[in-house]
Amino acid sequence: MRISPRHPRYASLTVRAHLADAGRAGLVVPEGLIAHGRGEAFDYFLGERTTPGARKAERVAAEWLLAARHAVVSVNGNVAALASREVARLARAVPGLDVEVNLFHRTGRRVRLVAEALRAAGVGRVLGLRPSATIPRLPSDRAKVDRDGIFDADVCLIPLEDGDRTEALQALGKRVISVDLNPLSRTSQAADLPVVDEVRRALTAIAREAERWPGASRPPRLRAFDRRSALAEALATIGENLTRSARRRPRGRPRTRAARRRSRGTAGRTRRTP
Ligand code: PTJ
Repeated sequence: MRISPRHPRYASLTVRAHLADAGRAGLVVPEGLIAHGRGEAFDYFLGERTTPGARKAERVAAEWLLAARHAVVSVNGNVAALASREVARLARAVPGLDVEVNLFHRTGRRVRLVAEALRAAGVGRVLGLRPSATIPRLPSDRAKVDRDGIFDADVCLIPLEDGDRTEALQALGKRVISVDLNPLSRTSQAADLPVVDEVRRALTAIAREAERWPGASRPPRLRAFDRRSALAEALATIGENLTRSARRRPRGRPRTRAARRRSRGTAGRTRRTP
């Protein structure tokens, strides 16, 4: 189906069509399409743009990746379909950043498809094809990792994840940076540095921040990050946007007499009969 560029939701429809194609090709699982719908809803509430709070989180995320002893970005089907190019840019911007395939719905074919998408986008080395270590106490295929990748990392960037793995990685002493549009998700709630933003916008912003660091210089340590205020700020933005929308009158709809009286502050007063 051809989507008209004049459609008011052209950008969103194009992404959906692209993900649906990736679903038919086997790169994205049906559950990934559901996850995308949830993400879209939160993006809508957030105003479909990077909030000032997310911008700050992205700046600190870039610093953490640069300051890490060994940083790894974990890539699943949705991330590969949506943001392989952004992952490649990030890998160029952060020296030593490893890129590892990690799937919840893991099959050999899907691992190969994710790796192919990443390589086609310019990622030189892809880990996770033959897992050599297991994350303890994680009862899913997400526990299968590369000994020289996620298992060794001290900082893990995990876009579109689940809360279980965030906690399991933290139990191994790793710092976790999440990218998730839902500030209420278990991942966002558990992450050391939750980035509440759309994955392509977030990875682009983190890469851009990392590119600002000149030459071989890097931050000396992982700067403290106030995760609670970051999440509170995202929720406040959603609240403000919803309140503003609720106050806005639907276009062309005349206001009722009761609404007019409410806005004049005379609601509830008895009307004098003429
Ligand atoms: O490819 P696989 O097999 O590893 O499976 C990937 C999915 C996404 C199906 C799997 O990780 C999953 O089930 O994820 P969840 O638990 O649904 O969590 C995904 C989270 O990402 C949700 O909180 C969504 O709100 C959020 N999300 C979805 N799309 C985006 C997003 N966040 C940022 N950008 C998006 N484009």
